[in-house]
Amino acid sequence: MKRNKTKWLLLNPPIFETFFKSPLSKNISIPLGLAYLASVLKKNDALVKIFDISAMSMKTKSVMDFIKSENPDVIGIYCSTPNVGYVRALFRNVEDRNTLKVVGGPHPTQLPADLLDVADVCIIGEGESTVVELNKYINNEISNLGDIYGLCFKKNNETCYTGNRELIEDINSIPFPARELLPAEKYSFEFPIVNMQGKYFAEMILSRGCPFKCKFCCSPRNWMGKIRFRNIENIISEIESLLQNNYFFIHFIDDVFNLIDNRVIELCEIILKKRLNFKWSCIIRADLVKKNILKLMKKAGCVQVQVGIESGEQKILDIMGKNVKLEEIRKGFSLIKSVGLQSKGFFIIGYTEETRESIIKSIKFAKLIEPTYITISIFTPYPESFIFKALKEKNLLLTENWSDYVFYKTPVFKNKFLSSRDIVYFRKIFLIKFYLRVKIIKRLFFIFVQQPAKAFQLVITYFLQLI
Ligand code: B12
Ligand code: SF4
Repeated sequence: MKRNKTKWLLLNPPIFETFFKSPLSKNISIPLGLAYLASVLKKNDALVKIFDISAMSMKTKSVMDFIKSENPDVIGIYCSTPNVGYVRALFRNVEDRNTLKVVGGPHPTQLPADLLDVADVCIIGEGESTVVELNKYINNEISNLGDIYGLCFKKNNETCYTGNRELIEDINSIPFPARELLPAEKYSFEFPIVNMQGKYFAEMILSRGCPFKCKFCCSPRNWMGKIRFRNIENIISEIESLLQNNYFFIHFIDDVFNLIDNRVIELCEIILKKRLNFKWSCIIRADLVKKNILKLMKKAGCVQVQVGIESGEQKILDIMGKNVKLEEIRKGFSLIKSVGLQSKGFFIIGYTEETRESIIKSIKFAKLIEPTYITISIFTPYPESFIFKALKEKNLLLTENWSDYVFYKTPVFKNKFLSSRDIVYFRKIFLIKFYLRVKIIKRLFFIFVQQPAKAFQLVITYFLQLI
């Protein structure tokens, strides 16, 4: 029997650990991948809802009640590595055998068969074209799952993998994410000190992929090592639609926003020419910054740049395959500061060759380059990254319980020179040494005078990183 409108329910699992879970933390991100999928599905005549369990802080019982009341044909859930336990438990609880259980996102992309004990289908990599074909399969327009590229599923107890799906060549052809299905008022960004004027925060992506090959990162494998760009008109049109819908702050989540100078220049010039009034932040590489471009970015509304610094020890950066010199990072930060942009620096602690001495160097380096904020992650080798495979081969992984694969808890592998306790301890010391300084306290005081609530929020955020 042909069914015209398939009912899809897309779920964003809750974020699990202290830093994000606390009601005091204001870092609530948008499930952009799901919003893209919803958009293409809607365009293909499916009925779609997104339920952001994370943003809505829903308990499992309420989620199950919601699923029952919706009675969808398909449940699709996003899954990063630490979400595996939640996804497994949720799918086990879905009683209706007619509901197709689909999982996608970074974890199934790396380990497609991992969730096939509970999921009917795992979608590998970029999902837009695959879900459209899956929708056709459900509507009997495609007769075999095996004819759809980019899937993994079980047939007669055998795991079937349908082969790689080509990436979408022209990403301008993908409709804008269906943000109207998300609870806009729930999303927020904790760091930039801007007055949101009661308006919304959005995340947006202007390119997919990254040409670099850092050994700890999943991005190159997730996007098959290729990078594709949206054209500037397409980007501006999405920004305009956001502004019309009461958004004021946009965080561009591209892996490397400042990869191509001319694109950044063109984007900023059009923002200025069209007088698009909004504030934004982005993720950049310090070695690629240019003063004139930073100035232009600031003029066009940029308030904060985020940079993966990773380590203050050159040897560690080299082992990571980060392809950057400490001196380039130092120069980059000095330019960022000179134009008056806020910065957030990401450090990784406990990498394979990390020692007490290299941590001390990282602390000194952080104080030298002085990002406005820092985040320190305990090194976590995500499945199938270069470093994960290397550690697994050497039998150095301490656990493959994916729930532990969050970088605020405790190391999941055996470091050559430091115990897990040392790494957890040094992470705290790093944060204390950076934040408990007169100049930071003065800055907080200055913020307190202008925006007491914001200063309180920042103190809480620093504090949450310590527990
Ligand atoms: C924004 C972001 C976040 C946000 C929000 C994530 C979210 N729910 O969307 C926040 C800040 C909360 C976050 C947190 C974490 N993140 Co993060 N994050 C990203 C980032 C920078 C962009 C994600 C994005 O929107 N991409 C753009 C969209 C279009 O792509 P997408 O989300 O992958 O979705 C596509 C496909 O995956 C697929 N798909 C996705 N979901 C589904 C679901 C179904 C049903 C189907 C069919 C298909 C499908 O189709 C989508 C469209 O093509 C990526 C890096 C990257 N470049 O992707 C890292 C990344 C996903 N994060 C990563 C990590 C490690 C984490 C944390 C575990 C970190 C931690 N704290 O320990 C947490 C886990 C959060 C959680 N869900 O529990 C890793 C994932 C590694 C892994 N194996 O899981 C990545 C790849 C970064 C990296 N380079 O290593 N993250
Ligand atoms: S860490 Fe950043 S620069 Fe390195 S591969 Fe990942 S996304 Fe690219």
